Amino acid sequence: MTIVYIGVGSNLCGDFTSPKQNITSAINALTKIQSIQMIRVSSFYESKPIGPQDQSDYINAVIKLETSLDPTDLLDNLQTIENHHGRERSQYWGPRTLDLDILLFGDQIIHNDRLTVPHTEICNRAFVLVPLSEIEPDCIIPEKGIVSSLVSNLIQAELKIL
Ligand code: A4P
Ligand code: MG
Repeated sequence: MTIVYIGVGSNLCGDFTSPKQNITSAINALTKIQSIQMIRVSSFYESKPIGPQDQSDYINAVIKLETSLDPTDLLDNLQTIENHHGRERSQYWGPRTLDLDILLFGDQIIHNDRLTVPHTEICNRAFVLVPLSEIEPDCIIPEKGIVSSLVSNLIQAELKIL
């Protein structure tokens, strides 16, 4: 079993009435997978988009779970859930109904054609580090350090806790 942290984001409604509902629904979908045990979910946070600015504000959260899946099988499961929530991939860093990124997979460092773990942007993004620090301040990001210190190095970004 491996401890995994997933970053969740949404700034489009899709079939649901709000990005927040997309995230809640994705969390429910994850809990239904037998080989995944949900451990903790952070608060939901609202922030301005990073990347193209002509899109709505995002809701983000971080999930801690335990799984017997290998990284690629977990990614397959996450992409299936994204697709069930109407995920379309048209613009890089563009608007989305649901984004599920593997932030950390145990202490593994992965570089292959489908996965880069730890997620490349993990240390630059308040909407990832703040919720991660909320649920696991002592969490270690391989080759980077302890989350609680990394979060204090962040340039103050506007992040509203919901
Ligand atoms: N992939 C590689 N590594 C990973 C990983 N660790 N976890 C590959 C998940 N997938 C990973 O992803 C493209 C490919 O990345 C996948 O097929 C997978 O094999 P995608 O989700 O289809 O495309 P994307 O979302 O445009 O790329 P990415 O890298 O997930 O975008 P980001 O970095 O998540 O940025 N602003 C705010 N405030 N909040 C946000 O959540 N998100 C983005 C998207 C931009 N601005 C934002 C937010
Ligand atoms: Mg993604």
